[in-house]
Amino acid sequence: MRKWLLVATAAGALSSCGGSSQSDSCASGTSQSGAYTVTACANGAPARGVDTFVFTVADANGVPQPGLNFTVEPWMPDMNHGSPGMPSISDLGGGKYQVSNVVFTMPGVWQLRTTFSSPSGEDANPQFNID
Ligand SMILES: [Cu+2]
Repeated sequence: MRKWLLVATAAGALSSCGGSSQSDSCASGTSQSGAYTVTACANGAPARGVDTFVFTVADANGVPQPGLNFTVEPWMPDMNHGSPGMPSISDLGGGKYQVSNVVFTMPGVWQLRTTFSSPSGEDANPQFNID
């Protein structure tokens, strides 16, 4: 029963945006091994300029993971470049983290490359299409 509810919620979030994992303000990415899923939500639709996100990080069972060490790098995969400045991260507790000073310099697809210190090399890349 719980699984069906989750599926319905995910389908609702996808319906407005043509099959990507981005809703208006949130996007998710899962790391290579499946150890972490990062859901990044902006307050409203993220836009060019300086944005702040709240990340929710969960393990493979959906359990929120507080106290993690990770970095976030905004990245344009189509053009192979990053962004000026580095986001700053504060642990809000309960598996939520505020990620501020995220700078999108141009329209297009941006990833929020989230690299965890452990397990080494794990990264998850929620992706946004910025107007
Ligand atoms: Cu670019």
